[in-house]
Amino acid sequence: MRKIIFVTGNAHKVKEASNILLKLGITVEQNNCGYPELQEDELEKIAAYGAECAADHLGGEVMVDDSGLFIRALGGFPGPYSAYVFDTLGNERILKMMEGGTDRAAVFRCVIGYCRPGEKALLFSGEVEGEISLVGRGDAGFGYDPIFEVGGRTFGDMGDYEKNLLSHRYRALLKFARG
Ligand code: ITT
Repeated sequence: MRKIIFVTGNAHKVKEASNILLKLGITVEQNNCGYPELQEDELEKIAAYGAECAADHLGGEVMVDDSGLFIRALGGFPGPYSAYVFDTLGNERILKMMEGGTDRAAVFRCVIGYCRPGEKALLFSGEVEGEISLVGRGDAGFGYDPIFEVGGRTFGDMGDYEKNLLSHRYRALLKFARG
């Protein structure tokens, strides 16, 4: 079976990617070596740079995942800054920012960067359209899962099995696995 090194500090991503890729004939091993996260305005640039740095550093093929939540009423915020905003504001303050508005549309995007040492990264992106819930709901998942709804249920309500059938990460990893 093919094995891929997934460079990330986020164990939740590893669990999801392992479940998704195992069904597609690929096993996943986490490496937490870290890579420079550019403060860029596009997930693609962050994923490409990270994958290239990590592949050169480790001397082998790697995959990285850069994800972001884009809220339409907030002009796409937090987007590429999702990790920083989650750590500093968190879900409750994002919900506060949206109080009073009627447009709750949002898109979750994932860009997988794959790279071999000395080469340019290949990028695979996936996205899922949804809405920001009125209140946080559900104990499953991580990060923004309790406030991101698809079809009236949050990723936090769904749990891994259901989320992994339709998520931004699933859609990006499917493209990656198919090359
Ligand atoms: P690495 O960069 O080490 O992979 P990270 O958690 O910093 O881990 P991102 O920059 O891609 O990863 O994540 C941006 C933020 O979005 C961060 O707060 C994540 O917890 C959150 N996030 C990413 N994927 C998510 C998902 O599927 N569901 C909910 N939140 C997610």
